[in-house]
Amino acid sequence: MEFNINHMAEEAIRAINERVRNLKHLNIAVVGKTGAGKSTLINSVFRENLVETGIGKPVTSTMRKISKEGFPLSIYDTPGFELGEDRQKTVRDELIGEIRKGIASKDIDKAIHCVWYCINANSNRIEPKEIEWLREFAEENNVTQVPVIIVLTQGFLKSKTKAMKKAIEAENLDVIGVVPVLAQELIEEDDEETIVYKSYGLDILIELMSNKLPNELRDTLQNVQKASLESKKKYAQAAVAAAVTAAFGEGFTPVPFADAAMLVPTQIAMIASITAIFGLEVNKSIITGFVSSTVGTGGATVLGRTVVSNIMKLIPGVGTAVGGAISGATAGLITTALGEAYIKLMEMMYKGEIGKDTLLTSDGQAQLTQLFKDELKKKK
Ligand SMILES: Nc1nc2c(ncn2[C@@H]2O[C@H](COP(=O)(O)OP(=O)(O)O)[C@@H](O)[C@H]2O)c(=O)[nH]1
Ligand SMILES: [Mg+2]
Repeated sequence: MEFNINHMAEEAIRAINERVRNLKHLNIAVVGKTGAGKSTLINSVFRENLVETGIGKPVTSTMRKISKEGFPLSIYDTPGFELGEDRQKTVRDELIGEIRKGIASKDIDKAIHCVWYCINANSNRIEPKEIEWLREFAEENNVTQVPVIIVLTQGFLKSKTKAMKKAIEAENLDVIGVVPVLAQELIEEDDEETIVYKSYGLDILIELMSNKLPNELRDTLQNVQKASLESKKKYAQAAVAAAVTAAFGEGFTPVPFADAAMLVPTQIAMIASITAIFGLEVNKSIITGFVSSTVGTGGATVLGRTVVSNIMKLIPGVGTAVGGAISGATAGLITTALGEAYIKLMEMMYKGEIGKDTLLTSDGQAQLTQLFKDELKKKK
């Protein structure tokens, strides 16, 4: 059967776009006083500079919702939280109101999925009023159970931050965690020296939140976050494993490989999932470069049989496809290697180590072929 790389790349781009378009919409409420570091936190965790470039829309008297067209994340911001007890009570009532409204809508895209309560780690103590706020919020949230995370912001002084975390934890609040962070590195200069405090903690915030989110929102979180490459890789690997299990679960059923197109839908769906998790802009030339340097030869139409023998040559000791079929296990192995190689490619693009242009050079292609070969060898 004919196997057209150009056509396949088009299919992949279509699948990627659809996958990204169908991501559920994640909504996070961010509470805390002005100056706590909410905007800095949001800008450091999420791509797309939501705070500067997003559009804020008032949803209640104390809350505005910041969104951006085509971006599956909204932030419910609560400006003026420091303006006294009345204001804080109103924020709580309105936030609870929005949470209940979201649940009543039965639409996951409209629900508030998590609350980040931000406290500056350098405050000298936790204010009893803030503890009180959190307790009353928890009471109201008893049925709705939206997870609350206390984010200790600007925690560049480690021992002070630790003491603060301990003191808050001792209050036994109904929160899923107290996470110290320094969202952006801090540079302190005087005449004698320069001290650089490195940013930290955002990866922990992502992991904690990811563990609590329903499955369908995990991919969205990965798509919008830019704080943890490790987390992206972890979920991308899980997507590869899921694709392989779903398609070749038992591993015994022979896959008629003369018809390489059999494999293709599984692999295209897998590539779409990985791309959505990385949140990168992927175009046809990238996919073409990837496909031709792994399963096929440069841009031409090749035969399914050729594709298979090309791949088989890369797996030491597997031999050739007997009678035009390979075992499901081998198909799974090839798919896994392909997925891992694609994750590596995404990682390199994410780090800016490889560009769209590099991919089309013979050096870039050779690098990708090597990647795929290495992954195949690992599986043996
Ligand atoms: N270096 C550094 N500065 C921070 C950080 N978070 C907050 N800041 C500083 O604190 C100020 C107030 O932060 P902002 O994010 O605007 O707080 P918001 O009012 O809660 O949105 C900013 O102008 C920053 O100078 C951080 O993680 N690192
Ligand atoms: Mg702000």
